[in-house]
Amino acid sequence: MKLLSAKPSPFARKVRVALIEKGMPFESIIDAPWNADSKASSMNPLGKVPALEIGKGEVLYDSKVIIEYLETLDRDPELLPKDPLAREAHKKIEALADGVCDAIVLTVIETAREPALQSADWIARQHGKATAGIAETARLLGSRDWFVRDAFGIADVAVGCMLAYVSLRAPHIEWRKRYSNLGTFSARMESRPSFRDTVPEPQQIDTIH
Ligand SMILES: N[C@@H](CCC(=O)N[C@@H](CS)C(=O)NCC(=O)O)C(=O)O
Repeated sequence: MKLLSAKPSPFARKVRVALIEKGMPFESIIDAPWNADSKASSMNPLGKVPALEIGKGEVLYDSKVIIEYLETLDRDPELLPKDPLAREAHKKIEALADGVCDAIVLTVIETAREPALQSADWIARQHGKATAGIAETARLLGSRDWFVRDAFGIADVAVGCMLAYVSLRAPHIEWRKRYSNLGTFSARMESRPSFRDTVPEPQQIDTIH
């Protein structure tokens, strides 16, 4: 399998973590989807990463779709439980964490535009979504180790990837200071081999007009 990913992408990191956790070998192709030389649109008409080639030109995209596919292969650990209520709880928290990342991505892109084109209102709007989403993850975790029914799953992977991405791209959101439970949780996630192998790194984004 070939995975098109980007070094800072929290969405691609979720998929990389899932593949590593499940012990599934893959070839990693690093792309910079915002830049003119990106290969992303050759695998995904939306020009986004992650995109996973699963054989004979068959490509899956959107991290949630890829994770659902990986789950059908029945490799442990199970990231989406079979029980419908637990499964939907995981998927809802994954959507929340991804939504925070979407908001941060939009602010990163906005600030990559020429200063005269940037909208402070737009940046503030996205910042509000990100901080509200982080507050909700802290509330949902409470004093527990894992988000859903005390077992590791995609909710934990998604929130772990989200928190590291916020620290990388929006360090002014000082979530560690505010939510000690998320700090403890993040440290535990980042100590897993799958997280240690996929630490996000910044990538230069060409100016967008
Ligand atoms: N919902 C998508 C989001 C993917 C996404 O937004 N990826 C960003 C990188 S973090 C991207 O490739 N953006 C390029 C673009 O929008 O042109 C998923 O979960 O895979």
